Amino acid sequence: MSAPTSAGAAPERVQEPSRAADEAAHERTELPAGPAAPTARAATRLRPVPPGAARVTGGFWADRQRANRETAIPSGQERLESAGNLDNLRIAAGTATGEARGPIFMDSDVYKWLEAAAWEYGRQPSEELLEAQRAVTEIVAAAQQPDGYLDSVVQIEGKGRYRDLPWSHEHYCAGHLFQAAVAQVRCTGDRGLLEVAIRLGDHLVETFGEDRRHDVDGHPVAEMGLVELYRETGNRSYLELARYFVEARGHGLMDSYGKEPTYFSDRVPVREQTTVEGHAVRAVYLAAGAADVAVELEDAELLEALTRQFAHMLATKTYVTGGLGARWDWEAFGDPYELPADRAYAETCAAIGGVQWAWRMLLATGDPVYADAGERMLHNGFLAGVSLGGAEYFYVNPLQHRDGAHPDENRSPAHGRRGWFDCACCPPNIMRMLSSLDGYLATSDDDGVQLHLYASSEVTAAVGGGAARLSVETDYPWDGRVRVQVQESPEAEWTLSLRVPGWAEGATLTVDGEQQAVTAGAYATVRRVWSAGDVVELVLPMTVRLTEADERVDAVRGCVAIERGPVVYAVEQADQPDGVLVDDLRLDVSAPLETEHRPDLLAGVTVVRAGGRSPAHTAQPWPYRPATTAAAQPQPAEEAPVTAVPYFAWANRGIGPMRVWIPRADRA
Ligand code: FUB
Ligand code: ZN
Repeated sequence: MSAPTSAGAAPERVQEPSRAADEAAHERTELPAGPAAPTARAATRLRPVPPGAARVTGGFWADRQRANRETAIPSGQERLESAGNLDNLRIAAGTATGEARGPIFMDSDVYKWLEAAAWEYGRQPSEELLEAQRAVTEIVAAAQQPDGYLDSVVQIEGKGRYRDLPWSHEHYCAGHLFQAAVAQVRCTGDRGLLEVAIRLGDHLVETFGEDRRHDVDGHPVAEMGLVELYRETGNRSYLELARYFVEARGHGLMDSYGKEPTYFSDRVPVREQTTVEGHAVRAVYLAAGAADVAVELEDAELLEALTRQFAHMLATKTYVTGGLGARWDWEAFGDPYELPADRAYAETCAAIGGVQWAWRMLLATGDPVYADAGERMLHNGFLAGVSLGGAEYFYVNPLQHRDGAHPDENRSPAHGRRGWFDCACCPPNIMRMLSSLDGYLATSDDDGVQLHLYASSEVTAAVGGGAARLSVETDYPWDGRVRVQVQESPEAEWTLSLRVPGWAEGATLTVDGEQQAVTAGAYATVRRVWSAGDVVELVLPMTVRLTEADERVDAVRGCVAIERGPVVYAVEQADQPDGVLVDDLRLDVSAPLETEHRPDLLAGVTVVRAGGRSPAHTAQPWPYRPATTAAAQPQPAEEAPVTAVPYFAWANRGIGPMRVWIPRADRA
């Protein structure tokens, strides 16, 4: 694959490029891309577009990004101050005194926030955002030790470095620092954090590896970060270390710590693994990092192993919302088809890691199944993690919330959305996801431009020896019409590819006024010489779908979920008639399904109305009864119209009963 030419405007570099940038020049793309930017020689089918070259301009995601920029990122900085993350770094630097506060990985929240601020600056430069990043970067840099080591909590506690790597998160924090530094230099041109990252990266390279200390962090993410640092600097030793960390797992390294290896994704070597298991965030971060290593090292066997694992995750361990991780116990994936709705863990960070892995697999293979999976995760499992206002969060994302649920611990959704958590991994992770979202809209290859995620947007990509500039207008996901207009094009032929999601049976594409049917679960392609003003229109049918689960998902047998486009719906107490409790509702699957767009509701959503029934449940001394041997008869029940709202929007009107999977009225 040849190197892309520059396209789109990069923010002006504010400092001189240094040694590292020179080293990188030999193989890095001309203009660096957003998150996960493979080098020109990586074995990827598709290339991401540079920051600024794809930009959400309005609509659904613009609203989320605005809240992220105006509310979440500023309040996030305050939280880093009040929760003690920044003080930990100051204490480590010797500019403040006190004890370390918070979990051992407190620094990682600072780095995620810095990453979010950087991508956000890339979207829309502002002096305030730049100053905030510089101030926090200075605090980080001051805490770094002369040999490059950096971890404020370990430094403050003074018990020694790398004494308990399965739990200490020292590499985990480093990985987030690397990604933040790369985002900062790509979007602002500032090298402050990159210099810190290079010193820490060099320290890790000198300390760990095949001919050095054999050890690996209990929480992956350093792999992704190191590959990104390699991509930015051209220093191959970072890539080699990432490869080492990927390969080191599954060989008993962590056994010496007496811990259960499954939790750490350490039971089976990555290239032999067939599924995802253990702690969900760890598992998907590792897989995403392994995908980065696989494409940079052209390691087809490793990519094949990841393909297998992703397929098994989708087939047996993914919630309909795209949520990942069925168990509260160890925040882990469950066994195949173990997907309880009420006890779902589905940590917001796991959905983010899922999107990152899906994106890397999409770049590597060009297979739309990954774009479909990423879209499902983004619109549902991920987005449910943040309030419409932008600064209140869910850590855990169940698919059912019962009447009378008791908030028995900090992360419990029964508290309602919370402004921060003792373990605050999710909020700044959400911030960086939303501020980097533009980078997931489109890609290019030698043949043309591919649109994967639909939003009103502007996309510029290198094609046919020049730059193609497209504008996309749509009210997706509420409306299925996606209008793409060519604003500028080179004179050569190139192919425009539009993803037709797997659910979009009956989609059509109109080119030059001629409508044609297109295949769901594939890319609709048009190859021609394009001129400014050319328009194509994709129409995705936004029919309401009732979905049932494989019966091996025992927890939701006899239930249906409501979906429309990429959005999964939920019934929430606030929308039901007086006297009808969500816990009791049943859905009449033969009744008509209607939709109404409600600009006044939940910042503007399309609601679904369905027929339903509400059996009168009375308190029973014993909730079991003799099984009937006759054909099961539905319980007699009052008719009760059902109103469903997008799952992502639940709990924005207080916390109350909610369910995604609704029992069918025609079953006992
Ligand atoms: O260990 C760091 C983060 O804290 C994990 O990714 C989350 O699951 C939470 O346990
Ligand atoms: Zn989290």
